[in-house]
Amino acid sequence: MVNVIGLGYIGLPTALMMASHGVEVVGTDYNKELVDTLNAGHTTFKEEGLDELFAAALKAGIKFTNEYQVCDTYIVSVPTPYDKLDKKIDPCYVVAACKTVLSVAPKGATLVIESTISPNTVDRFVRPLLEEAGRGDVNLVHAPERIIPGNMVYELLHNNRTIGADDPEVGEAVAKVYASFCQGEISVTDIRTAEMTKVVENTYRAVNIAFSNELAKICRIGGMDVAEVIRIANKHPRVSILNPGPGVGGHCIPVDPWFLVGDYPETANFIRLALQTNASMPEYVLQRTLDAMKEHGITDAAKVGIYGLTYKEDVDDVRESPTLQMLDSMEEHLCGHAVKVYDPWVERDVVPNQVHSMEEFLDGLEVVVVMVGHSQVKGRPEAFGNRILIDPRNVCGDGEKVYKL
Ligand code: SAJ
Repeated sequence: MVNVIGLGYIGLPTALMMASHGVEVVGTDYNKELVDTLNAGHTTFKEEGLDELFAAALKAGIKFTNEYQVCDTYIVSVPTPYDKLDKKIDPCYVVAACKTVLSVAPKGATLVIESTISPNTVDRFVRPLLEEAGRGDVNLVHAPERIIPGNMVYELLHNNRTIGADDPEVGEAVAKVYASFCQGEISVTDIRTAEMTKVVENTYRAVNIAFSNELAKICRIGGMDVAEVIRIANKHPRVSILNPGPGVGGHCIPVDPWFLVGDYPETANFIRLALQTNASMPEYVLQRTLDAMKEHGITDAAKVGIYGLTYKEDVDDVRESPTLQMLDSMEEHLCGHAVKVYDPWVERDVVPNQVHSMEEFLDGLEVVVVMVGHSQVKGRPEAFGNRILIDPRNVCGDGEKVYKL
């Protein structure tokens, strides 16, 4: 039996996927409300294909509880909060979960950590727990996930995976559990390599996005259309430039690369600069907005609205979102004025002056900053009427009143 600890964005789909592929799974979360919701037959976030997967897992007999189970394999998938000032993860939830696992795990059990952790976290924080508890019999494994919000169910099935283990035989055994559903290739390695690989993957994406963001700034100064430059450059067989945008959000890409900068401050200069470039984008978009307002003689910030609160399109996750970053800068520039915000994917109130329908949003607006290219508006600038559009995602097409990055 597998006990999945932590039923959030990663733990829940992973538990459901295993259960629906014949593995006996119990999902555990300390949040009683979340467990009650799942037991009442409802999923806890929106994701393509998740409801169907949930139904299949229920049919296969998955259980949800607040209690840790006595079983042979534990998969810890709890959050790793990020300290913005220190630029470090706080492994407190991983440590707490591992401690509880050690208090119930039978001899020879396997403890898999799926949560994203910075390199050396297992050596620094988890291994000592085993020593303190006298549980040298427990097998440690790190199996970082790679699925992308918005396409999680497909990627869980098809992505390649990494399993880091002290003992290669244990690594292979855990690989077999994941192979119950994973059709990708599973690489078995040691724990430190697995930790580093995960962070390197997200760093690779961060620096590549930073490159395109810098290109956008260069092309603006040079009077060129960055999207057209990238489109044509990408025809080269060995060039694949990502899309510039209003900033980089989510809990991974703007966060994980800082682990390398923090641990190797003298060496990770290129990575630091890339992160700073990405972090400069919300303010850059704000400046584009202020310039457009000036050009059109608009001085009242109440005529400006922001469409999109999530960190990217067609997800409901607002963590580290460029819009939240931009609203912080706006406090300084447009102080005293409330800028309306609307996101069809975010029903709960996240920011002041958030509205909950397009109609209410557009009422009285002259300028819309399209921070997220949700399907609702992608390629459909008419959804905003004939307003001035600030379009850092390049989803509104060309037009006299469209301001790209
Ligand atoms: N973004 C751009 N331009 C692009 C692509 C993305 O500005 O061309 C922005 C997005 O709008 C978003 C941010 O970057 O704000 C991050 O989005 P994303 O889609 O690149 O990645 P995440 O954070 O949703 O998921 C990433 C993935 N990592 C990689 O692609 C290397 C995913 O596979 C990981 O599992 C996930 O991080 C994680 O949990 O670590």
